[in-house]
Amino acid sequence: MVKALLIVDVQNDFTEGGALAVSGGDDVAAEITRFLAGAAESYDAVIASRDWHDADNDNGGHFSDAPDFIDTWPPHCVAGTAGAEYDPLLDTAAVTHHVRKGQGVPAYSAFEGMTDTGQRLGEVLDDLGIAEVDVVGIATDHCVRASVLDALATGRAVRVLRELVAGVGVESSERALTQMKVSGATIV
Ligand code: VGL
Ligand code: ZN
Repeated sequence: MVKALLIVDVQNDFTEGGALAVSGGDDVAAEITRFLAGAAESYDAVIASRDWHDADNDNGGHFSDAPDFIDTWPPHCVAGTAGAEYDPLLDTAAVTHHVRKGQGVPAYSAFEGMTDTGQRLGEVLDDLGIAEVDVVGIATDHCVRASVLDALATGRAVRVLRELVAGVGVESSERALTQMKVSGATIV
């Protein structure tokens, strides 16, 4: 089977010290690096996404001065800033495709993003014939969830590597894992 690893939004603003820090983010970044050291070779593609918002607008109501942390958020991952960079604990050497999303709009799913060469993630997977996707990263209850549901919707077998994800809320992350499972993902 042709397999891909999707690393969702392991960026400075989503890890400890970031504008929208998710607790356990640093650990997840370091653990993904350890995982890649042994497992990168077993994937036909290693795709990493980044939230990549505009500085000069609220990105379709995604940014707010009074965020609810459900639909609105403090400004984060502004294109070109340190907060939008991959967390340095994540070793990106094995990444074959970089995807950016959220320019001027809320975009939780990596499938809404494009590669540096202007391809949509779905096209990349189709072109490579990828039938299985393992998903890791941040945040379990937002971008991981949306990316997993989209990967399932495009007919792929999806596994969520539970030890390699971190979420904004404990309960919302549990609910998200249940929803992903009910929708057909395997949680490992
Ligand atoms: C995300 C909140 C806002 C995520 C992105 O990557 O899960 N969460 N923007
Ligand atoms: Zn965002």
